Amino acid sequence: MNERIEEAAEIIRRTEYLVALTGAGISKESDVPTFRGENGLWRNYNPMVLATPQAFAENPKLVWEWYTWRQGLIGNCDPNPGHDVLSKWEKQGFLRTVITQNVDGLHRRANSENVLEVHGNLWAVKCTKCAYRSRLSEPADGIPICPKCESYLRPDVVWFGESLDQEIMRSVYLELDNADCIIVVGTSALIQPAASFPLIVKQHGGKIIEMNIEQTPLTQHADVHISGPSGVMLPKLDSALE
Ligand code: BJW
Repeated sequence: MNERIEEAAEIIRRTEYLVALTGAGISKESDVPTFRGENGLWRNYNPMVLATPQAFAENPKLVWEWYTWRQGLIGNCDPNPGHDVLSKWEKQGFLRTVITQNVDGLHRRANSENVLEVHGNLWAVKCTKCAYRSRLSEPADGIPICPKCESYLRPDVVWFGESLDQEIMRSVYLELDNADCIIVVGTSALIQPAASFPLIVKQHGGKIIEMNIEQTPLTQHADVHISGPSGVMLPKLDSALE
């Protein structure tokens, strides 16, 4: 394992433009449940019932109950040493951007500033009819209503079958074009388009470092795979860089 850490550290030392792609696994040690795998959210809830626009149209109350439950849960979670290392690397100037699929907001709470939340944020809401957008300061109580047009508000997250925000995607692709290394932490690399982001870096000659407790479809493309929990392995990698 120390060998893999040293290999990754050597790549990072030679990197000029490092970006990170994170998924639910980086927040696992903050007690935020992942989606898939042991005790994952999808084990107990059917995503097609809860994370699609059709589901919201059919049963907004049920969908909001699920999101309110998660807001309550995540409101009590704090960033872990994995989030802290990425924030420290940004302050040190060699990590440019965190591209995250997570909606939990923990990267910003760990003081990372350049964060691109490609699947939205659990606390953000938008109107289902008009252009109104806002943020909740506490878990929703029932179905929140738009103050402008009185339609239902919905969580401002990206559900299956929905496009990702175009402006955010433009920034993502700029970062991927500039990157000569991407460190991919805690994602099953199953959900598109995020699963393909590391391959864009690879296609123009950049390196992929993957950190995960298991192998993923990305592992075969990774230059280094560090196996283990990111709350432990990112601090180890950080120490190796010092
Ligand atoms: C640890 C750890 C520790 C644990 N340390 N590691 C092309 C081909 C085929 C299908 C498609 C395609 N393009 C689009 C699609 C359809 C679809 C898709 O990808 N489907 C797949 C099933 C194939 N994609 C979409 O619909 C996307 N929209 C889109 O592309 O629009 C255009 C379009 C539409 C339709 C057709 C074609 C084009 C939108 C995707 C939106 C995903 N939304 C969700 C919900 C967000 C809101 C919410 O949170 O409620 O986003 S789904 C869910 O999955 C969530 C996550 O961000 C996302 C990724 O999950 P993640 O982060 O990887 O978590 P897990 O749980 O899967 O994995 C955790 C990992 O951590 C594991 O590997 C563990 O081992 C590891 N781990 N502990 C390190 N301590």
